Amino acid sequence: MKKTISVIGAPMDLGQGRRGVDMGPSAIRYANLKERIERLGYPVKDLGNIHVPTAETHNIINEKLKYLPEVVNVNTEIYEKVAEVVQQGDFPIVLGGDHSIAIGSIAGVTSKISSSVGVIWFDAHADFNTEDTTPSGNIHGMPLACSVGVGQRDLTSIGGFSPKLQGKNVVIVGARSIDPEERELIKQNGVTCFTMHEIDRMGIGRVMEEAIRIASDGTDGIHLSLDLDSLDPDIAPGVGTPVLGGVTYREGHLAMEMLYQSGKVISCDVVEVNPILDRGNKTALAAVDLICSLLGKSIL
Ligand code: 5AB
Ligand code: MN
Ligand code: MN
Ligand code: MN
Repeated sequence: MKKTISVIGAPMDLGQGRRGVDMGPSAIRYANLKERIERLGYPVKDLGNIHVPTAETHNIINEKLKYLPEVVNVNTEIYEKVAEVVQQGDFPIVLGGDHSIAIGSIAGVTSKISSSVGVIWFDAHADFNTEDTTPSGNIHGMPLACSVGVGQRDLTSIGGFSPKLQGKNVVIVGARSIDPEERELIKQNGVTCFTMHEIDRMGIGRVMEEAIRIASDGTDGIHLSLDLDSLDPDIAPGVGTPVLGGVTYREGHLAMEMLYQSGKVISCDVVEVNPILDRGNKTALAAVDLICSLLGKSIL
């Protein structure tokens, strides 16, 4: 019997500056997420959405950590939901929303695992800023740092423990826009980063072999955090912070297929889909295609 897949919507838009990413969970569901996963033979439970307050009803108090109290509250709820799903032995898929939701989902996944979890962070960005290095004050640029215990205390201690991850088991794949001080933090914390340069030179196959090896070395499983802006904007135009020169459709699929074949992936986030900026729900459809490959869909 295949694992039950539990879908959790996190319509978060407080971690970044553009409207529309709160509709990500609807767009991904509308792209037939449930039916397509069921077709692969998995039981699917849709647990609905986490409540996210409306930006217009709240004020920004700290320009370096925009909507901090609201982001903390939402992530605490995500943490609780994801921890419950993992506790039941199910596989959580958390639908963003902006990438700040990964703080809660990684907290939930790691809380119930006896030793440790590795992370593969598929993204055009490194998401390794803190309130001291951020150029924007947007918390969606900070979740990976928070998860290795670097950053503002309320964010790093979601779930009551920190750090969630060890830098040596964290791998960023697809990066092509990293802020100068972020680069230093990545190095200091022993995080591996395969940028587009390494993907071009080594090929996505070798990059993923390495990424899977590093993320699973001494851990009990791998969490995949999939930011759709990792893909090239031609195939995923509906994202808030597009960056030219991204992962191609086939490279994305090979990466997901290899993650499936590794048998190590225990949970994932699918974030930053913004239907207002999209064309014909293209980005949400690409997201569902990738999730299907991650769950074992093969061509033959
Ligand atoms: B995303 C930037 N580094 O911190 C910042 O989309 C962009 O979750 C962050 O990867 C992008 O504001 C966050 C300039
Ligand atoms: Mn409120
Ligand atoms: Mn991101
Ligand atoms: Mn990104």
